[in-house]
Amino acid sequence: MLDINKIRAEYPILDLEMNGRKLVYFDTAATSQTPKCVVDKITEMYTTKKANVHRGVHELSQQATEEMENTREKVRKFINAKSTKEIIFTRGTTEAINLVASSLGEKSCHGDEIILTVMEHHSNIVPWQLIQQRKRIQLRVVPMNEKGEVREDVYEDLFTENTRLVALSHVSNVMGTINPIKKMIEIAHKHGIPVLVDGAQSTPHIKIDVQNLDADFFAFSAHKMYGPTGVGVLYGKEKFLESMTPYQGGGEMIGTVSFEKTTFAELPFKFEAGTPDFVGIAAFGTAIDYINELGIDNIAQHEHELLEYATAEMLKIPNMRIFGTSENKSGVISFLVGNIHHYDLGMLLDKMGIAVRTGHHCAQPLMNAFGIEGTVRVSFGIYNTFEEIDRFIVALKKAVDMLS
Ligand code: C6P
Repeated sequence: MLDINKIRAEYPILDLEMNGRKLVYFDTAATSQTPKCVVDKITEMYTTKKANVHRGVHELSQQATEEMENTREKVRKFINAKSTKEIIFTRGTTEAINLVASSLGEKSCHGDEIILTVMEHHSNIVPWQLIQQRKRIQLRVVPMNEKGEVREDVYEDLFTENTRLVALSHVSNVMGTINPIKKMIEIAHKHGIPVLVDGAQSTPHIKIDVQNLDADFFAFSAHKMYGPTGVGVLYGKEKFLESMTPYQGGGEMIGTVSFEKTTFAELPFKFEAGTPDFVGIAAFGTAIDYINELGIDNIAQHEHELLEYATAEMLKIPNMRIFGTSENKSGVISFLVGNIHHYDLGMLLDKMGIAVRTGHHCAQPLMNAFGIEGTVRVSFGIYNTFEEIDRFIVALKKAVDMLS
């Protein structure tokens, strides 16, 4: 059992007042808050270990490099990758997906097909569309059922001899649906097709084992995992990364450079051009330690209890529509009440100190599938409490009364 009050003490931001009321932060799916230990690590790096990595013979540079490489090993262990060569640091999930799209895009041909799902975040749609501007590739989309689950029956039918990749989210950022990715990867592999998993919304809540999933690529962001902003990871199987061309050119990613010819560094450095955010990366290592200490299963259980309690309380409100009703959900609830505009509800909740996200959540195709413009979304983290849900429900009822 986790002591949530003790956990909350690690987050000074949760003591803030917003619009005269104590903040209730229900927007963790957008970005999680950051515990003091992670902030302290950033300070430690800036005050005692700031030197460029992989460059200097001097001791300070070696210490900074060690911090960064320690995190690479922690990430490897966290997702059970085979080797640290398979762990590439990026700016976030978005950049990780763009890296794969850009590299694979070079090799794609007219007529190639990529399978996505209807619930993808724009980060896993637009990079593929950018390739479309250069090559006539096709995007094929797996639809969902009324619960917001992927139509597994349709999925298998979408494979053709032109399919080159499947790119799908592990957990929907709008509905919280946990997709059956292990099964979907198995089906893709049966057709000889690699799979990229957008793990932005799963890594903070679900134990990830890339070898057990047999994922070919797996992308995620530190800032959703109690870590710092500006750091993300692309996991890729070594055999794929070896054959891919670098995404960006610059310092650190080269073997030798002359005006005639340049050779590239070994993995993973081939994909890490320029000075990385080594301070953020070191602090990400601390965030991983933090999650490991709490236990990812304990985090998931607490969030699941919050999800169940909030869902039950919300459904008592007349005309409540929840988008995404799968039994397999993470702590995310998207909703509308009657015909009230999502923005109006969000604004009034904010006036009562409750931070939620409103809008299309960077998933416009999903909104189109539902025939709506946007939703109000609440999402939970390890620091949220049942009392906060009670406050949210009172505030929501008040807002609905005012807007009805
Ligand atoms: N979703 C949300 O409020 P970045 O911005 O690169 O760290 O993550 C992008 C991203 C990719 N995939 C999924 C499933 C995501 O949820 C996100 C980020 C936030 O839902 C901000 S739009």
